[in-house]
Amino acid sequence: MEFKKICVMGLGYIGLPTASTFATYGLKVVGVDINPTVLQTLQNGELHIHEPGLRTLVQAAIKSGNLEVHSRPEAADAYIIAVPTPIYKDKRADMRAVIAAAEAIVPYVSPGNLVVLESTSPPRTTVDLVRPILERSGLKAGIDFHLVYSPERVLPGQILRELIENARVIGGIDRSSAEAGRDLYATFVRGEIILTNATTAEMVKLMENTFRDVNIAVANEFSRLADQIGVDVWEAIQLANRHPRIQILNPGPGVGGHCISVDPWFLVEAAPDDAQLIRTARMVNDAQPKFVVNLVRRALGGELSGRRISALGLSYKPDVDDLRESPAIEVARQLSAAGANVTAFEPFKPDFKLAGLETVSSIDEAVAQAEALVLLVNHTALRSINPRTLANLTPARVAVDTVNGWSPESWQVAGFKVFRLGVNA
Ligand code: SAJ
Repeated sequence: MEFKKICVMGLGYIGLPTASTFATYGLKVVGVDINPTVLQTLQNGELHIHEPGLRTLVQAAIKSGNLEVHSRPEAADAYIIAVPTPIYKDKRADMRAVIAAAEAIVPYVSPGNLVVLESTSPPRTTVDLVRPILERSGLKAGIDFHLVYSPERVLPGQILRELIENARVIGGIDRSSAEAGRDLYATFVRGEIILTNATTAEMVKLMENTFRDVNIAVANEFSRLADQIGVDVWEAIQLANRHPRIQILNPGPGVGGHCISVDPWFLVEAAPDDAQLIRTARMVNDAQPKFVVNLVRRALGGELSGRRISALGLSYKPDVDDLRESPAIEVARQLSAAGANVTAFEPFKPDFKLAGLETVSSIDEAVAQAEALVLLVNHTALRSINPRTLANLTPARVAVDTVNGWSPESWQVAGFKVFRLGVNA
């Protein structure tokens, strides 16, 4: 199947790189977003999201005339839905954006078209939610138009490379739909393209991220056990991982981002009685910030009220500027709620402001009055701090490392008492 013009619904972390990549590979692309600020930012040649190399790619796509951004779709050969699928407070999937995007393209769906759902979605969303909406056009999916589910698996910070190199799963509601999906993504995908059915493709995406969440949860529980038993969890993990078939992940302050902390709930919602381990892993990871706060309390002799703490790092993971669902922010909030005076610094967002938290734009300011320094994100810039230099900038002589980022020996030599997650000092 030949594609000349496509419509990408949603210009976020996935939609914008995808739209821009298709455009630089020669397709006419209409990028659609309902957020006027997003459209204005893009039309001004700016970006609303930060991903290495993305600005250059988007500017090239727009300059080539192949990428246009609008608030509404246009008739095209294919439509890609890449809008957010968050969860409500009660952990149910919020599919409003997918429903709205599918409804927006109904007037344009024509015979021979391909529609792709990329958004991470509960199992059976493509066949039970999206298909009936699209068939309001009077056309039948699988007969008049192709319909597939094809998940993204790119790692934020590596999106542009992985978009092209990663293997791609294409799940069709029938074989000819899957083949049409393959034809579209073969435009730029260099990884293997594997065909399956739509519901299996939805499940594959959820299983990938759920598997990771469960494995992070067991690493976090190992950190609690090690603390109780008097073992250095980091040394133990390193030794265990010398086993040829063991790969234990890293404990930390918790699981953030809009993927790993969200996607497992779609499986819990689909079969609550059969997703006990998945639900428990989510509870373990969501409780990890509390465990870190107790470690800081212990480092400060048992009392947090009135103590001056410098929280270093607020992003949800190292070397990204994304703070969504960040466990580091949750730790800072809980320390503040326990009465501590928290000053936070995020090197990737120095001007970030957060109600109830004092945030500063330099590490010097962050540590100037501190009694304790708490490393919450293993950013390269924070990992490489020289403790001797820092000791001259702060009265603090307590360092709490929640990500195994600092060498305990170097910090002790520089005069700090070091407390580490998963190590009973
Ligand atoms: N984390 C740990 N310990 C670890 C690894 C991660 O505590 O050993 C934490 C991170 O600090 C972060 C959270 O888990 O807070 C999630 O980080 P992540 O490294 O899993 O990465 P994401 O969420 O940015 O990307 C994941 C990736 N999925 C998998 O690795 C299976 C990516 O491939 C997906 O495309 C992405 O979710 C997504 O969009 O679904």
